[in-house]
Amino acid sequence: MISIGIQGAEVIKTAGSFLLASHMHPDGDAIGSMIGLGLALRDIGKNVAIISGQPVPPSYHFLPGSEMVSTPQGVHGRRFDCGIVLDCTGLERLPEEVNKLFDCCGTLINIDHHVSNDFFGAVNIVDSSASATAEILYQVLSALKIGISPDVATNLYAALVTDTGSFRYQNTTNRCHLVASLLLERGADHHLVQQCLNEQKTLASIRLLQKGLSTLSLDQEGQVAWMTISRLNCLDEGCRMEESEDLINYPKSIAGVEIAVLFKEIGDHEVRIGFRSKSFADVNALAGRFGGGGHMRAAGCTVKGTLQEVEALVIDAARDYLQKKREVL
Ligand SMILES: [Mn+2]
Repeated sequence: MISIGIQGAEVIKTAGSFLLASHMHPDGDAIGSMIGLGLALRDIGKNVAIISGQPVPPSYHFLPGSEMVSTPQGVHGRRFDCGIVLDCTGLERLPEEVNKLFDCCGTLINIDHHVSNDFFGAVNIVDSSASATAEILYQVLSALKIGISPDVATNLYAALVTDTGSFRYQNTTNRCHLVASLLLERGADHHLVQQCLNEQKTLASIRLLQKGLSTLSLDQEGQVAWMTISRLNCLDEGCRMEESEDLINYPKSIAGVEIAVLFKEIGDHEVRIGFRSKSFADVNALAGRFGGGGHMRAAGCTVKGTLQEVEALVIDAARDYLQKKREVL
């Protein structure tokens, strides 16, 4: 069980206005956590603004309350008693214009489950054993006796589903299932979440998968597998880069692979890298070599350079990491 601390509980109870935000390119946990907490606070009469650097991707528009998420410009000049940053390792991962807004907040609360969290808040509710930030939020709301409506439950449940890959990843624990069960009891719409998250893919995103699979590579030892998505491929298919999020599961699903890597060209000489590991490799440490981080089994970083340069650099580092592991054994 996590501890909110007396200060955290006091702040949430007494503050009248809240500003909620999460990391750049928000994923399902970030979005579901922001909206879920936003709705729960609004239900008890609090004034809540939710801001995001990027608009909520269309695939998450089904979430009840998704219209609450606005741009930083929407709250410009307002002051808030409390700022809550969700699912974010450090303030530098907030979009710059969002980060600035937190200067206009009273107490800053940091709620997260990444091992690499740097405890930037005045109050830090961080538990790296939680499968998702939403799992921590469920406990925070329960401890504060804040009611969980079916809409709040659906948001938190969707967050759990995305961060655990529909309860498949290694972060799926007894507590995660317990929280999922309690959310279903409170009216979370399982069918809606599964259908909207897993069965609403665009034809374009499947075509992007086709192109991505043509780049699938495996190292000599058969332990590192990777794929690349270029901006041109995205453009050709009329896809947004976010639609390539799940593609990393394909290299990861190959027998014998320990580290899977997905390279996404996000700008001129800028590549976003996703890492997954299957059973022993610490990809948080690997991503850390390139200024990124995350979790033991899932992490990411952004590296400057062309796709080819970055691919060579990062795959070398991954192979080198596994080579050193083999030497130890
Ligand atoms: Mn998360």
